[in-house]
Amino acid sequence: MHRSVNEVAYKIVYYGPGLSGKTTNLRRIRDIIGPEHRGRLVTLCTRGERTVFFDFLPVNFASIGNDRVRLHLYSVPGQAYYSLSRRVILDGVDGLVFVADSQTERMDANLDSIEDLENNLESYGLELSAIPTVLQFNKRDLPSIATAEHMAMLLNRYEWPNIESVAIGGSGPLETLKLMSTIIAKQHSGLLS
Ligand SMILES: Nc1nc2c(ncn2[C@@H]2O[C@H](COP(=O)(O)OP(=O)(O)OP(=O)(O)O)[C@@H](O)[C@H]2O)c(=O)[nH]1
Ligand SMILES: [Mg+2]
Repeated sequence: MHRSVNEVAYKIVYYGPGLSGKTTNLRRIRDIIGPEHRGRLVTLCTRGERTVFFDFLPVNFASIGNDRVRLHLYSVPGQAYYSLSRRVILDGVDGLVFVADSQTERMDANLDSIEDLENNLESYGLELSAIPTVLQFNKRDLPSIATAEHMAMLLNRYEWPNIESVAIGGSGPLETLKLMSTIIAKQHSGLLS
């Protein structure tokens, strides 16, 4: 959490394997939320469509007590060899959205990514169980996908809320962000009381 006078920003990191749809989530949120309620989507360094460092989207979220609360959304690069970028982006994380790819052939990649997430958090002395997380099953529009039950069994480590999503054009990204906002709002209200 980053605080200046009457402003608080929570850092939400979208994590997950390569091509699971993290950048697409941020783009979709940018398109749905009016420009008066968000900043610009900053995409730092891409190679083709692939994220190399991160994407960033600031969203004005609520006033709680005297504070204007913002969410700073970041997406990491999923490809294996950008491990250092992922670690750097996790510094100071307040909440996680794990964007899992629903295609059956990507289940190992989803599992590897959770393990990588745990290792990277460990380098900051953080435990995955202690960080508010929403688990998104993305790409529900594709053929050959695993059932939500099966995915929950494989990936849902700590009774995270999970949600199905079609980040390109369908529902999911906004609902996911709303779930995360609710969690952050509770946490922030708890800090004030
Ligand atoms: N069919 C389908 N395609 C999707 C969906 N979400 C994302 N995609 C597509 O999947 C591809 C990868 O999406 P990105 O958002 O760039 O994936 P990413 O997770 O940011 O990938 P990295 O930056 O490499 O980690 C793009 O071609 C998207 O259009 C979805 O729900 N359904
Ligand atoms: Mg990306």
